[in-house]
Amino acid sequence: MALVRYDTREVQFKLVYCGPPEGGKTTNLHYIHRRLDSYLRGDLISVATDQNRTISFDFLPIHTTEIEGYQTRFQLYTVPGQDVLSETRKNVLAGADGIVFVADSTTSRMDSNLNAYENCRNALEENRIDPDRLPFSFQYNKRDLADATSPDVMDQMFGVKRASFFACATSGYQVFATLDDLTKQVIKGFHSQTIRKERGRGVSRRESEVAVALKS
Ligand SMILES: Nc1nc2c(ncn2[C@@H]2O[C@H](COP(=O)(O)OP(=O)(O)OP(=O)(O)O)[C@@H](O)[C@H]2O)c(=O)[nH]1
Ligand SMILES: [Mg+2]
Repeated sequence: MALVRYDTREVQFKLVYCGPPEGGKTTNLHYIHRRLDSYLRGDLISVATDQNRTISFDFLPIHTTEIEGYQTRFQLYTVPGQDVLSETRKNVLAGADGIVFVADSTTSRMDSNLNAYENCRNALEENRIDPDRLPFSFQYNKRDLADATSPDVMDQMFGVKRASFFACATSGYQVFATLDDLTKQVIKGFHSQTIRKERGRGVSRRESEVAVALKS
């Protein structure tokens, strides 16, 4: 749920990168952190093992445009992909405003992709978030590998009806395109469901902003 702070005129969205173990979630955040100017982002915090396996989460705050007079911030998180860390995944997914699902295109990882997708949807439901109403962007990562599964097959597997992104997170290919797609969906939802609704009822801007803040 978006966090709106009237005092500091900020709106904050939580975007979570989910997906199978070692699919490239952390690599996405590392690339975004490397490429964004430092005034646009905070520090990247990673809680990982010596082998760079995420054990808790990665966290990267980014500050972008102003919407409706509010400074907009996105908090990017990754969940840990390892099967045994499902409770941690559920905690990281609490309050998510949108999901980047990073699937591994390696042919042998299709079952793992599906398990992770199912697990992600279940964890959202346990957090009382309807996965069918939440903005999702699908990224099919590791397209550089020779045995990458066809994107059409992956679209079918996940039931994806909108554009998916064929990425290589190590080189950064389509990493920002995926993030842009999700932020647009999230902002569109925010406008249509909150600010415009309140204005349509004739509530003043100030009251509308307070109402949004109270809901979150
Ligand atoms: N070939 C290739 N390797 C990739 C790509 N993206 C990530 N990797 C590699 O895949 C491995 C796992 O990447 P991570 O980003 O740590 O994966 P993760 O999804 O965060 O893994 P967990 O935190 O354990 O769930 C690393 O060795 C990456 O360098 C890619 O696009 N192509
Ligand atoms: Mg990771």
